[in-house]
Amino acid sequence: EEQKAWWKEAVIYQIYPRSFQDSNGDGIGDLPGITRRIPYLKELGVDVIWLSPIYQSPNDDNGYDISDYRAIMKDFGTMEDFDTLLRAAHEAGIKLVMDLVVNHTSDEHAWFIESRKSRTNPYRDFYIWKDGKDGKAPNNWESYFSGPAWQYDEATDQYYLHCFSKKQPDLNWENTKVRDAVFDMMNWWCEKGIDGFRMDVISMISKDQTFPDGPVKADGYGDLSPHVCNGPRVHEFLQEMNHRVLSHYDLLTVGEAAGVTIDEAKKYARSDGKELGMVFQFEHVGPENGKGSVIDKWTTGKPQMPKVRAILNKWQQELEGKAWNSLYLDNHDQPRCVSMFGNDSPEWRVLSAKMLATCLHMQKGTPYIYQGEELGMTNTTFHSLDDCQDLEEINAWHQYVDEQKKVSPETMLACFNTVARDNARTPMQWTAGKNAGFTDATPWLAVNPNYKTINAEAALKDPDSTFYYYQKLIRLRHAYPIIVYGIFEPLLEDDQNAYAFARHLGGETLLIACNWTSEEVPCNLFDGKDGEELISNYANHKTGALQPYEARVLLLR
Ligand code: TEU
Ligand code: CA
Repeated sequence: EEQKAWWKEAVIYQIYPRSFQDSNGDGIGDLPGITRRIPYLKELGVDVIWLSPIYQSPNDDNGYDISDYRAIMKDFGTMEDFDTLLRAAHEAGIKLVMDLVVNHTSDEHAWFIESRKSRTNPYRDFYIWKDGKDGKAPNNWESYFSGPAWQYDEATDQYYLHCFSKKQPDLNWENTKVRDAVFDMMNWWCEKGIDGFRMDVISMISKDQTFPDGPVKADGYGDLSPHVCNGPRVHEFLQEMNHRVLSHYDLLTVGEAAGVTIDEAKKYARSDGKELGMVFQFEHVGPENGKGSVIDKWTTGKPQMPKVRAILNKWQQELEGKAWNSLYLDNHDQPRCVSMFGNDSPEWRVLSAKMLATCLHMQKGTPYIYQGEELGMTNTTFHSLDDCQDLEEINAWHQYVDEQKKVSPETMLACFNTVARDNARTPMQWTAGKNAGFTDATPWLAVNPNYKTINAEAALKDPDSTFYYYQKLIRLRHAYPIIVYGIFEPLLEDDQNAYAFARHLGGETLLIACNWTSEEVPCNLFDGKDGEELISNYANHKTGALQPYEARVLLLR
């Protein structure tokens, strides 16, 4: 019998605070702005808010570079603003989950400022310092943000590891003092009454301590993933975290586990609760989904449904009874799902957004909605590198276009318009008014020009909007245990156009079919079936067919 838990029955809403709602006219979203929008989230019906990092940060990576874990980023407000937000969320019956970024800190964190002072400083081993080899970096690893993963520090004639930007030095989890400091900080936040953690790149906290060269990639650098993801002590560290922090509170915990496999996920999200509740896996959003690669993650291609289905069905079936899935297509690192997986043309945007939402929310696991996904917000258009703010894009451009001349500017711009993270970070579109109601000032990142037609105000006035469709999906999940706990069964596994599956619980069966194309396709799954239609993006259906982007959900008793 599946263990029940509130976080298995919840729908999570991810807020990227920088882009959600400005309240003080500086063009940057902030905590009072979020508090002001609690009624909107209550109307949508979500159970939990996950905030991307709000801690003190120089914003090299928009808050994923923390310089003080117990202070609020000045751009976002004060600790009092946080306490007000937490109280308002709880009063509205909404839980609040923080983003825990402890694989690395900012290089402006006090620990790193001390650590880099001398080889004998008490904080030296809070980070990963190595001698160079023949005047070069300790090994051939490339950071996820382009260029060497090692930064030479003149003062002490050593290199420090940074899997991400050079302003994000990796913490040394082998050091018990690091673990003590992290767990102490986590308990401090739990004592404030938060309801959980999303754990940034938590699969990377245990590195292969021999730091061997990685397999050489197309750009000539070594791939560090095999030596930093799912490392030798990662489960030991997480079980210690569970023992010293997590097990003392009733928390939602989700590990962002880059590189996680099914077998690793069974350990990270093990049913006995000794590590985390669930993980984010990356196979369905990675090149394995058929979107291809110009170089590294950069592509102008689109996922192929049969490949996406094979991946998601694998995760549904292989974690059954062993671990709990998370369900997502969108987040602050991914392009907008209706542009990537659906069809963001005016003709098909709403229908395909509803179809994707149905396909995801009817699966087994905890669904995540990224801010604006409920409005069918789309990718934006970058006209040049100047339109981009994200250092992942800027670094990639300088390396692949300027330095290595492996990609033309036109191709790289097309890749940015397909997969750049900034697509997800354009301001939330609240109204058709100035800057989409996000700010009275110049926004830190340009608003998507389509805000005049795609915005919350218009959606709330339109009974057929994606907003009300998501609201209904959330209500269904709260009302029908089969949606939460039903066993997943793949159907029509060879169909090139329809993604179909069933859910089974206590003698009931839920039938789901989604047409991922703009063409009508044959499908007789529902023919002759008599049941209760829970939701569809079409008012009328055709026997033996699914209409373009049609999604249907039928409950058979
Ligand atoms: O992302 C980790 C991660 O795997 C991403 O780098 C992802 O692979 C890549 O962006 C896909 O394009 C987390 C955070 O979600 C991300 O925003 C941070 O930049 C990163 O860690 C470093 O903290
Ligand atoms: Ca602001």
